[in-house]
Amino acid sequence: MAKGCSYVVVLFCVLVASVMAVDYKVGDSSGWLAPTSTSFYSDWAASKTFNVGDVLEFDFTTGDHDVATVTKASYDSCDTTTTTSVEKTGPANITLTSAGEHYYFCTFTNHCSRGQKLAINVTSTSSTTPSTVPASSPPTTPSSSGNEPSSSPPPPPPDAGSAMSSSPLGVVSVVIMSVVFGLCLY
Ligand SMILES: *[C@@H]1O[C@H](CO)[C@@H](O)[C@H](O)[C@H]1NC(C)=O
Ligand SMILES: [Cu+2]
Repeated sequence: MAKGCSYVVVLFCVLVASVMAVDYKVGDSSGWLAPTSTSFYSDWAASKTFNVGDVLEFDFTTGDHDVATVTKASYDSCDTTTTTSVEKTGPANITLTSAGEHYYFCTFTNHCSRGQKLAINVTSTSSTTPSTVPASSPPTTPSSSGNEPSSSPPPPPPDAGSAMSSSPLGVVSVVIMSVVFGLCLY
């Protein structure tokens, strides 16, 4: 029975991991196009957190646009001559497989300079171990230098449940998890 239970728990963890991956439709209802504002996609990305495993869904009509994965230099200059990989068929899903900065643009004439470009920062943070402490925050142990301006209060505790409870699937996951662990007690 114990073996069966651990198998169920492992299976469940895999399920949760897959449920927690987020699909982002780039540009939401606008999709992937040459926007009227050059900051359209940076505004879109600004409110979002991207994690490894999430999927970017670029919604466009094949032949009207494409999605090139590019370097920062190419992104900054809209240099369409040095693209490494181009998705020409729309809609195109790109899974975020690595952490760090990721850059995309459309290679059609002038589309990038008109704002059809996307830069995102992908974090490798696992959903089970949320790291909400800012990287620049000082260590919790007081500095021996005595130069600290004041003993500022520690940041508020992270709301560990927010990521899960904000999503209906997350709520379902919690319920299923409770049932699974409940059954394992018998
Ligand atoms: C892209 O992902 C979305 C959401 O998971 C899915 O509905 C769609 O079928 C996928 N499209 C392609 C081309 O894989
Ligand atoms: Cu385009």
